[in-house]
Amino acid sequence: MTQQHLAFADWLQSRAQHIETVLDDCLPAADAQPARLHAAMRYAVLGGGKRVRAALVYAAGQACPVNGSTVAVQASMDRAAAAVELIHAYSLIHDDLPCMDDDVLRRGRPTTHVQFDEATAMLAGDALQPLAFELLAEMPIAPALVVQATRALAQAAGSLGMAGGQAIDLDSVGRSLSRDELQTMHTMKTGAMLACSVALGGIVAGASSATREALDDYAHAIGLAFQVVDDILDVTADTASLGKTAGKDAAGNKPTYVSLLGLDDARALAEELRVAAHAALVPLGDSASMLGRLADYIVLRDR
Ligand code: GRG
Repeated sequence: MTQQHLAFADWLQSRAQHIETVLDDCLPAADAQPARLHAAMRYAVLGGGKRVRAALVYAAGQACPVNGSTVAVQASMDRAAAAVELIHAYSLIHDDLPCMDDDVLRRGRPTTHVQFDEATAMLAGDALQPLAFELLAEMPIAPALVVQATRALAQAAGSLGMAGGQAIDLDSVGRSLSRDELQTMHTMKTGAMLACSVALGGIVAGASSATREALDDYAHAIGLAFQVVDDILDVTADTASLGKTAGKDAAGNKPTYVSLLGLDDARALAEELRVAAHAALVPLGDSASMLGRLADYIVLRDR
């Protein structure tokens, strides 16, 4: 492993540990009433996950020259990073429910509805969403930036973003999708929240429109790359290393990049997107180095 990779691995681990404490602080205490709901929220959010979305917020913020108080910006980055992880956790809880993907394993543990019950799991997801927006509303930065961040998260999670992508996904089972249709579904379902994480880092830092455009191009590439790799891992990795059930896509007769392109071309596409992500970062210079390493991580990861 090179020095550069070691530095990145340490940075990613330290960001993951940091966001864990931020999330711990912002979630209601497990014994606060209604205790079962709060315990389920904490179970779903804490103690697992790669924290890629939080890392993207921090890395994007790092790529921008900061306007205003750095203390306020750092506190706001924490809230934005926690907000995307909360929305992500809610989406995983709901995705695992019997009415959707019906899965029993997530992050190497029983899914939330298995550990608690379906109604509690649904409510935990429901309650994590407004908590995410509450955190954004509390960001101590210019109100105009708070509004922009709130709108970005609402759009990414909504019917033209993640929830809409999930609807297309559920509707596509057993059907064949064209490459364009598959890309639209994934750009909405998975890409929108990843892209939003990058955008939030730029918004909180008060980035210029030129910087935000470069971040958007980067975000588009890694958003899609993440899903292409997810499709590849579903075929090539095992349940133990993924921490979720492997082989679900084929078993569920779902269209994927692997079923559409084959494994080799799906791998080539992921590599193409990794290169495109790096190209988008060129105008941002050295300060975007962690975003570059995150693009490598997203494409080269094994879980
Ligand atoms: C229920 C509205 C609603 C949406 C669900 C995110 C999602 C949409 C479904 C998850 C299904 C899935 C496995 C999608 C593939 C990509 C993805 C989001 C994987 C999980 O994200 P990771 O790998 O998870 O970042 P960790 O556990 O590391 O946080």
